Amino acid sequence: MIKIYGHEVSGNAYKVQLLASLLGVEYEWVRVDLMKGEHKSPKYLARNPFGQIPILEDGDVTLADAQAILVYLARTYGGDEWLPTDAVGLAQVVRWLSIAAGEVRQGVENARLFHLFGEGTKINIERATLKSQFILNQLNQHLRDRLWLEFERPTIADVAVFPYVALAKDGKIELDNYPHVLSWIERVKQLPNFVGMKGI
Ligand SMILES: N[C@@H](CCC(=O)N[C@@H](CS)C(=O)NCC(=O)O)C(=O)O
Repeated sequence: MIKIYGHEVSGNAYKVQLLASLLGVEYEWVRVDLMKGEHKSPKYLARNPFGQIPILEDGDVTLADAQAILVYLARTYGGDEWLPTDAVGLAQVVRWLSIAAGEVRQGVENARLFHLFGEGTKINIERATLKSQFILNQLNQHLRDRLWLEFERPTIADVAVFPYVALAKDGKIELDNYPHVLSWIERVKQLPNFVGMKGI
């Protein structure tokens, strides 16, 4: 059975769990105790030298990085539905994976990290707040006349971007000014087999 290494506060680990659940793929959850530094232990570093969660193990395959894992799960267990194969469609989805690891992380993800874990994170909260406003405005505009980030169906673009946007409140970012983002969050929550995490 697939193993997902994660921790319950991690939105990056959660997005992997979310896709596994949406695809109906069974998995074993391996809790990595971040607070005790288990992700920096030699045993864990042998699996992921970056010392980060999540990682996924599926037979002989070990993969790090939430976005990479979403690609693997979608392609292996989801056919083309969650990740198209044509050049344009694939590029459109990958753009959002990049945005999840870029603008979303620099914005709402970092604002949450700062407000949950404080000064020690060395995060510049003014910058994270400005970046949050930027990406939320962009998302709100983009979703004005769309149900999903791309195409007429959910893809891993939605799964990658969803967690930290839905957790924005943890970073003291209110979503009231972004009504199209709020409707999209509700749509994601209505998907069959949706699972949440604390704060969502
Ligand atoms: N690019 C990676 C980033 C993963 C990441 O930042 N994980 C955090 C938890 S959400 C972590 O393990 N932090 C501990 C550390 O970096 O020391 C991904 O998307 O999976």
